[in-house]
Amino acid sequence: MSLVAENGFRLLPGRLDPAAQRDLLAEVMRRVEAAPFYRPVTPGGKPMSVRMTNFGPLGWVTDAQAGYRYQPTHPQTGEPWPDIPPALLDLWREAADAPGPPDACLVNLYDAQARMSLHQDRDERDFDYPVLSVSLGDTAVFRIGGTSRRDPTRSVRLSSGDVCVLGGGARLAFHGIDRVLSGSSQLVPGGGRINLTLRRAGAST
Ligand code: MD3
Ligand code: FE
Repeated sequence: MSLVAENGFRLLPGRLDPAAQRDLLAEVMRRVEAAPFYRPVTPGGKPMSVRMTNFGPLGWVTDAQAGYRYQPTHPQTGEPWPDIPPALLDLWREAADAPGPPDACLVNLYDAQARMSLHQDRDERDFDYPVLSVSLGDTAVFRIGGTSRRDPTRSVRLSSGDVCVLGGGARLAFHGIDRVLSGSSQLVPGGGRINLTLRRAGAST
């Protein structure tokens, strides 16, 4: 099933069944051993509440010195990011309706206190590519609005196994995570939520 909004936000509830969620989580945690979650710092000098890592040729990072950007290496280990799990590349081909493959996968880890304030994703080169998001673990209260910060917003719950595709007019929509409903899923050991976003960050060939 797919819930389509005219503006380019497509939610595929339960796109990954529980077995596929467990398999993907195992692929994620194996890569996290080499590329650990860390706490990025905003250009304003504030540590984010969400912990992050990346997979793929490019990863999104931020620090107080150089601000928001994509780079090929982990800021703490200096190593290249691990590869994007093949199951996610398959999902992109099936669901993203994109002109080519992704080159970045941002991995966000939320504990019960973590939030992500309303923002746009504008650090990528080509906004013709959509963003595809996969949620694992605890349910999030996601907020999405329009392309102006002042536009009205609506609230959508993102549960484990849900996939959403943000393309067209939704690609530059303001969005954020108001909170995570701790204890709503048993998938992630110790609790919490992992969100994976597939993106095209660099130049498209
Ligand atoms: C709407 N992540 O990493 S995923 C992010 O759940 C981010 O961790 C949230 O916002 C999370 O930048 C939301 C859904 C999502 C991802 C990208 C979008 C929604 C989006 C890009 C444009 C518009
Ligand atoms: Fe975002």
